[in-house]
Amino acid sequence: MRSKGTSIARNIEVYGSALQRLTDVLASPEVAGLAPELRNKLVFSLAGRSPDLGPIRIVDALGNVVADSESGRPREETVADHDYFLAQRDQQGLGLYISAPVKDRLGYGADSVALSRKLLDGNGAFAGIVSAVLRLGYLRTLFQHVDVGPHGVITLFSTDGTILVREPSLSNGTTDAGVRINTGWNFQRMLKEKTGSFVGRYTPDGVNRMRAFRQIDGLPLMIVVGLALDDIYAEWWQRATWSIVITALVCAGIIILAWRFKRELKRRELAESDLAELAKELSGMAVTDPLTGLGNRRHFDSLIQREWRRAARAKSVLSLLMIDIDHFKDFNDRYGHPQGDEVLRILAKSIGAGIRRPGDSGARYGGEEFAVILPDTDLRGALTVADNIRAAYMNREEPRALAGEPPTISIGVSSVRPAGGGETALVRSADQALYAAKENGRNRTETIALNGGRGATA
Ligand code: GH3
Ligand code: MG
Ligand code: MG
Repeated sequence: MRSKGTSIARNIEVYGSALQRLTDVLASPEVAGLAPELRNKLVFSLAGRSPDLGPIRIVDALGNVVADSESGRPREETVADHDYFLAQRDQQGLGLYISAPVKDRLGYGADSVALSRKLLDGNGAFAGIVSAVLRLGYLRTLFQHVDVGPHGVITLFSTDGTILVREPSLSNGTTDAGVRINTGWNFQRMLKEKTGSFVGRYTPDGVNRMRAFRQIDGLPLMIVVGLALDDIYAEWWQRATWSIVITALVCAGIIILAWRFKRELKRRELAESDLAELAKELSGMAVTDPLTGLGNRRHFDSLIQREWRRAARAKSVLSLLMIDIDHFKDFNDRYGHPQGDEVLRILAKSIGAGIRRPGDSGARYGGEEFAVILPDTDLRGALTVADNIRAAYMNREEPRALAGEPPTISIGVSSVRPAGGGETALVRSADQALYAAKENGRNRTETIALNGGRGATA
């Protein structure tokens, strides 16, 4: 806004300096000495042509036009009663004078202002003026190229408060030239500050505008560019509305993403818990014998190793029971496998009933052979557990569900206080004790105590 106002101001300054150049040239003694015709030709060729400037004229001390850049020969005319002549004649040090706007008075078909500079003779006395006509319509065209928005106004006025050009015009397509503006507080302030800006309501149309003003250097002219606050805010609102819409979209996007993320998490959580359950089931399956619900052989193998190491560390006695059903093959052959399975289940239950401590654990060693690991238990304790299991098996209630007389069981017991070596020694000796029970007539318990196995429970 400021720069556009400035470029228009520059234009006007150029007109002023063109006249300045002319007066300088005319004042030089060499030019003054030339014949008038030659002198005028030279001077006007120097001034150049500009579509917005009317004819440049040289006027003598009496106000008679002595040269005219357009007609070549001056019309017989006097400007002795014009303000731009009188002002230069009667006042000292005016420099460039800008007349009040004149409605076609100068005869150039539109509102204009006259610019004048004083000419002095060799003695420094008043010798006339050089004048030019500035067509305000041309300035208006210039103003129309300034984008001040739909409700903006750009005004050029003289410092006495007279409008030279106002665009857009507030009075039907003219330049509004000659209209007096309100020379109130804001006007005084502009004169004082020369350049600046302020927000104020413009009296003629009541529109609130942000106005930037600048006095044209060295000239009694002020240019004001006013942008309507509504226009400024409209643009701002448009941008703000976009920001709001975009922000809302982004927020919505984030909410949707968060919701989907949450749903995905939930889904995964469910899948994971399903998976965990499955894993638990699988790992249970991996160590459990499905028929009896006791640990399987794999479970037994890892458990006996662990208990062996633990007993070795704690220097405690570890006992192992091997239980085998007597003549089970015959039973199966006679009553069928389902009945045999039932017997296996009954024995497993009896094992569960016979062991008391949380550390004790029974497992299906293979076929109709079971093993019971008894940590921290010496031979006597192990024998008691064997008796308990046997008693539970004998006193079971389920046999009534069996078709025939249930088979008896043989038990081999072995105890050891581990010191080096491995658990196989214990397994082998329990097996040997079982073998001995079979040898000795079955339906009985035999024991083998390895080193320290007979000792008191640690
Ligand atoms: P012993 O008194 O010498 O132990 O004779 P036994 O017949 O019990 O021993 P043997 O090793 O000859 O036979 C074991 C039988 O156990 C063979 C098989 O019929 C039976 N058996 C092994 N596993 C199962 C099972 O899962 N279900 C059933 N019903 N029977 C099984
Ligand atoms: Mg058997
Ligand atoms: Mg067997």
